[in-house]
Amino acid sequence: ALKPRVLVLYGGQSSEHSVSCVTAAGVLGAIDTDAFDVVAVGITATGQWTRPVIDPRTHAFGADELPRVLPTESTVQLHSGAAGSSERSAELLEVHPDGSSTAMGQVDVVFPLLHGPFGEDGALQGLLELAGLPYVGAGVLSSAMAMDKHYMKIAFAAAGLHVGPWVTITDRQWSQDPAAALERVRALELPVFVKPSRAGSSMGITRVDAFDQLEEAIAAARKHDPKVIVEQGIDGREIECGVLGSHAGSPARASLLGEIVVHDGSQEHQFYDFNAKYTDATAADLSCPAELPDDVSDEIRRQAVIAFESLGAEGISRADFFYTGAGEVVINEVNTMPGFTPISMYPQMWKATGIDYPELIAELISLALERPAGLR
Ligand code: G1L
Repeated sequence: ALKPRVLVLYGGQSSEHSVSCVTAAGVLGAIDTDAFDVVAVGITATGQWTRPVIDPRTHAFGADELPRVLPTESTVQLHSGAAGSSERSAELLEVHPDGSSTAMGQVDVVFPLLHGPFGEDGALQGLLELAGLPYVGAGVLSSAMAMDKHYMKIAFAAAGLHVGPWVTITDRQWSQDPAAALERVRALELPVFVKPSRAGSSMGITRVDAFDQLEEAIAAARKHDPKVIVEQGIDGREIECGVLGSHAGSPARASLLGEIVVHDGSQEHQFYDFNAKYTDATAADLSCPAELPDDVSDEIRRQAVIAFESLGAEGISRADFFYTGAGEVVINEVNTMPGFTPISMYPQMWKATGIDYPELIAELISLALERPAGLR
């Protein structure tokens, strides 16, 4: 039987370049090669598509140095038929400095392990739509919405989910009347969290405990995105749910719930920040299944699927909630490109639910291959 050829795209121009490399190592190490042919293409920090010079499967184990995609003399190009052609595959070419090229074979489906600008904001998804290639995960609009906390909250609220109080400050609002923007923020209760509205990571986020720290926090967030959101802090347990798309007409599936338990002896982490997530494995643990009453757990799983639907997400997403002492469920965010190493929350939650990492990868690829071209 013909095996679909899967292009694993990783690296990229985001602050999470190395996280993507570690993730690619996990996926390439676990993917079922009896079911799929696999080709890995790395994107350097400056955006060059390259054939990896270091075996990406061993990338993660370099010890002291962070993994990264190294630049090469030749460049990889994706060639496809014109937009709208019914061709559902493309050719990969390695183009050498002298202009000659080497065929790298065809691609039937893309596994885009890319975060942040041009990765999960819908830009890469748009490129793949134009190329007519199926890809794993959310489409253009869903990816863009899930990248923008402002629009994501609007989608959740419109679907009847409970989102916490927040204020958005656009670039124009900040430059025309900062005092009015600060006044809107003062209607929130402290502490508040100031965040770039669109960001692939936790960078540029500040916890603010007094309103006189606001301007500095907004300036810090604006270094990452001219659009900023300010969220009222919510005192609650952090509960997560993995959502996995389904085949032909069935509703998306919700995993058992996970709880992030921050055991913070060091007081180094004000909240679950970039370091806690990616570099300091000891700062937070996942407890799965989370200890919750059955009715609460059922309700959160139901809401996770509604959140997935509210964004029009496909294939995969991780929904993050707060469960307050008063028994309220508040949605925090949905990540259409969650951490996806074998030890990340999303794969761990599905493992506890009965779908292990290699199966999860195969399932995501087959969902992508089943997806019709064009509007859906
Ligand atoms: F393709 C999927 F499945 F949609 C997908 C893509 C990307 C799942 C998870 C991710 N995650 C990442 O790329 C990252 C969190 C490692 C960012 Cl670098």
